[in-house]
Amino acid sequence: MSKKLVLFDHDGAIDDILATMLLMTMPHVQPLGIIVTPADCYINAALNVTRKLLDFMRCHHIPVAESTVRGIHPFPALYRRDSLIMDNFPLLNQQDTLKTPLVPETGQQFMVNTLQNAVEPVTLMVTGPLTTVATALEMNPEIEGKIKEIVWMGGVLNVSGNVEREFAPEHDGTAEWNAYWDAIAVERVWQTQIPLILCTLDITNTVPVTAEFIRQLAKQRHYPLSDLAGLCYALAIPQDYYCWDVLATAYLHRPELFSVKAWKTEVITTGYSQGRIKVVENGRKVLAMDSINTEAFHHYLLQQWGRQLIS
Ligand SMILES: [Ca+2]
Repeated sequence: MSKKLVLFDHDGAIDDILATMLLMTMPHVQPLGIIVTPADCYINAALNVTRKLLDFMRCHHIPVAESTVRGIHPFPALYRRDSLIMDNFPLLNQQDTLKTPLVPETGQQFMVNTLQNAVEPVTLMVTGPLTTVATALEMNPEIEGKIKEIVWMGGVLNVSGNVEREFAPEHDGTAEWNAYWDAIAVERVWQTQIPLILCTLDITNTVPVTAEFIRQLAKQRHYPLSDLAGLCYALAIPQDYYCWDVLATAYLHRPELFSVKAWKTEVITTGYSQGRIKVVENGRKVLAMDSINTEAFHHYLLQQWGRQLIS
């Protein structure tokens, strides 16, 4: 059986690095590259962490690209500085030089080239804003035909958003951060015919990072990936952390753990609700992950991260 072609576009936060760790353990996936979008991170640190992680996991054949797109509403510095902390994790700094290549072209150009050259349609796994995807579509609209589907951690449908007044005094709190960063990019992707599978806050709210899960991870910290994941979660825990990007990425491997529901939606791009994805009667059809077997999901993570690295 041929492997599932996946191009990963993340934005450098703790959860994005954990999602990268998970994606690299999937036997049926062929990762075509990793693009880092400069959103929930500081970009040089996030690129370093991504490349160091790929080296650590002996996946240094996978190219990394720096997206140079810009969002409208920057993420808070408090969130973004996690990328600098991860860049200094001892586990990721045991080598003097990096093997994983950083490609010379921009991330958006790399996305265009990779899709154009792919032998069959590619799944885009996106765990940050949709700006790099929207920009690549603007650069070459023909790539739409090479995108099999987009699995996106973003948006919120029927519960409160996570853009707080403290960081966005003009917002009404109905949006999720990745959508709020650049709502116009979301709208651009909504205009395509590409199948969209969303992992929204509606489902991620049901999967907090629990003390019990962290204890289970600690028990198997003799495995390097569990040790590294434990460090990441220790850094994340003061922020009331949920499985966002990791949950979305798990869908690529274990979709049977999820139930999925179809919605018709529209994107609000201006005003107090910008970034809101509103459920309407006649709108753009999307699929959204609706529920997850949490126990099986935790078991899956422990299994994927409970293995030795192949040298
Ligand atoms: Ca992210």
